Amino acid sequence: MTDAPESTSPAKDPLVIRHLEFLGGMAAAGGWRPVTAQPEIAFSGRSNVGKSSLLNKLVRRKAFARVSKTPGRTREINFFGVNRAFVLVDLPGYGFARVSKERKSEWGTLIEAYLRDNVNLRGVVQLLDARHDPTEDDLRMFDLLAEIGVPALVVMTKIDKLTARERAKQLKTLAVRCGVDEDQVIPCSAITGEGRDDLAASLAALLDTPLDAPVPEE
Ligand SMILES: Nc1nc2c(ncn2[C@@H]2O[C@H](COP(=O)(O)OP(=O)(O)OP(=O)(O)O)[C@@H](O)[C@H]2O)c(=O)[nH]1
Ligand SMILES: [Mg+2]
Repeated sequence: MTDAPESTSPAKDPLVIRHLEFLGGMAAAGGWRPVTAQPEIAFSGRSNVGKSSLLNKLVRRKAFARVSKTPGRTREINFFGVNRAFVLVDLPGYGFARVSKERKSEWGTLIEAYLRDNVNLRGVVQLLDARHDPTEDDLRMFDLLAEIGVPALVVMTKIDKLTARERAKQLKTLAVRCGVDEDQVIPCSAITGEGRDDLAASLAALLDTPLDAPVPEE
């Protein structure tokens, strides 16, 4: 036998990062946003669930998207260009209790305005905290995505905080509550990196393109 066993060759990275660029932020419904025809994937979830952290993990950078010490910090919709091929979009978190009703509705309007009538949007990564049941806001977000007709990837994040037993139980609970199969929920941790490659492979499928291709020249 001359062939090396498969297990000794390094696993192929489903998303090789070759070029990253911050494209800017959208602050208000109908306000500025980058003009691009590239496909977009948005990270959605309640405040502090770990959207910016997971986005950083996905692109293998420590502080590309800003991670907040204070919940509710990300107020704009931030756009990040990857490999001059597609755009990752970091949405502001919803459901943070300590902001005024007025501000909450502003954020809701901003997020909804971004999601609706967006021809570039290929999918939404919906994050759920592994330690909690989905909130009313989470379920409302699933309804909105279904109404708009955007595919949602469900990520159960902060998985490092659970024991194996808790994890299996919560995976079941979240899948039932969100109306998806268990194998459609991707367990992730921005601390250990678990789930990063699974998420990258799912994004490649959503974008309908391999994500390890060379980057086009500008
Ligand atoms: N243990 C653990 N902590 C995490 C994980 N992901 C994020 N955190 C922590 O959770 C806090 C919030 O993370 P962010 O990435 O800022 O969350 P966000 O959803 O972007 O928050 P907003 O932008 O305010 O909506 C930070 O203190 C992170 O370090 C994870 O997978 N495991
Ligand atoms: Mg954030």
